[in-house]
Amino acid sequence: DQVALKTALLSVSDKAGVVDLARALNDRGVRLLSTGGTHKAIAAAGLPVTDVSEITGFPEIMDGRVKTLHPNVHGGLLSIRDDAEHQAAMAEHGIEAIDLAVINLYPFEEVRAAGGDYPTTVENIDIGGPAMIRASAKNHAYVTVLTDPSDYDGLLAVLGENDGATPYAYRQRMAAKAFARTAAYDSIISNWMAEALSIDTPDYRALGGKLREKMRYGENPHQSAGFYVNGDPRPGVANAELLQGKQLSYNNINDTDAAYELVAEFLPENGPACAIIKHANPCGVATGATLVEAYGRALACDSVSAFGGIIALNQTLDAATAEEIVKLFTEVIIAPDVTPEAAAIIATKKNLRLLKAPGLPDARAAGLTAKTVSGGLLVQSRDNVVVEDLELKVVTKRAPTASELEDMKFAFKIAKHVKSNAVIYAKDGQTAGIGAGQMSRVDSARIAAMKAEDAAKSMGLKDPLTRGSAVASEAFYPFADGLLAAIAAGATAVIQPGGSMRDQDVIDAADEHGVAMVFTGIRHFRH
Ligand code: 93A
Repeated sequence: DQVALKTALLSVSDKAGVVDLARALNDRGVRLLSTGGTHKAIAAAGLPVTDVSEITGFPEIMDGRVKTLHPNVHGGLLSIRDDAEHQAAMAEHGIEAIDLAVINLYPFEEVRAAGGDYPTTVENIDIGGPAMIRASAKNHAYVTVLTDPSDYDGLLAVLGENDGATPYAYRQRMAAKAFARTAAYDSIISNWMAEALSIDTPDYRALGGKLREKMRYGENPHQSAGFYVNGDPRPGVANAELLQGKQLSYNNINDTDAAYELVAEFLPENGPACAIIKHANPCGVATGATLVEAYGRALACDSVSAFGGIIALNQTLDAATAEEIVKLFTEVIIAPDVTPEAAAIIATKKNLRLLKAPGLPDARAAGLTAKTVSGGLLVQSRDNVVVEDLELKVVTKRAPTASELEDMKFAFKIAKHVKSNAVIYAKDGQTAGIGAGQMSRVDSARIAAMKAEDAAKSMGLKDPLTRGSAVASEAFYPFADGLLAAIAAGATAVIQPGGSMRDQDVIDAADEHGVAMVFTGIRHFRH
């Protein structure tokens, strides 16, 4: 099952490492064939290399659109080496066998991400590259195909161990990777076109088209994991730059995404905001006159849970805030920018991961989310509803005061990002207590109230922070009991979607206690 490498075809857009690979192959006596730009790079290094146009007897035509699409190339890649008829065809037409194809594709994802115009993006759809990759991968019984520069060293190691040949199992693995690459490439193209034409049927595979990195493990150490990205240029955890700290884990990425999406509900021009996340749920969210104040107020909500948490900021991380953050063990910080002074302070904690994203995500942007179920995938459009765009309907005798209304909106924004059942108490732009992920809404209300009491104790306040707060429920109260639990905790204003069969019971209970309530008409389940 070993195939000795005699002839290699190299045709790469990403030229990283290709000259070193060519040199190593040449040292092993492998004959090198190559296309225009790749040929130029290899020849410039003084290595012997043959232009494919010599093989095809055809020049590159149509601006390179047709350069390798020729029977002499594809026959060389696809021929069955021990088939007499195939051999006869090769002899008759002067086709030379190609044992190794090193190909990476026109950078469609990058051009798309850079916001290339329509014709430029179209021009970057590679045709010849995928054709060669698929031909080589199909014929992996004889041909080795590499589609990723990070595999060059591996190939050289394999050749070293096998006397210049590749084993079948290795070729199989590389072929599988090659098909994964062409499949992802095409789904990214189809998704781009669907988007460009506003066709509402995006290909779910484009959600994570390309493996960016393997993680050491998944949600638990016995699970394997990888991070797949799709080149979406919109700011988020996938295109944030890791300024310091170790590679992010699966849970880090998941939690950081939750944190950054949540803090992005607060536009920077409306003032600083901070969200602290644990296990994808917020344990504290607050605005403040300054960023450091917002952080302190977010932390105060549940400083115990914030240990080992993820901090997301809606503005540039400054020195004052960094100074406070390093006092507590934190896993990750993500912000749209970082001052050099703040970066220097964070650098004193070398395990603390600091991410700088290229801006804040747009909470109103369309998009897709997906989750697996056995045998398939559930795909839905993103929950991009923001409370400012909703018409809030006052349903109680008492209308909320201006400050209650502000607190209600603040709490409902957060409810969108809390696992159901979600109950959030908030006051003056600060969460007072958050109840998340309970099977009963009453339990969520109780837990949130309990957390608020704990917070008040640790802050030396005699009243729980829920006293005089607004409460948000991400879905309607099916009975009055959940609302009564919130009122018992001291909430004076309630925001909820409404729409229960027993809405009237709930409204009556609110009126009885002089509580103001608004309906949003929109719910934010997050299961
Ligand atoms: O324009 S193509 O679709 N037509 C082709 O015949 C073809 N052959 C190779 N694209 C083609 N390629 C691609 O060119 C490869 O996939 C690779 O990305 C790139 C390498 O070109 P160069 O060596 O000229 O830089």
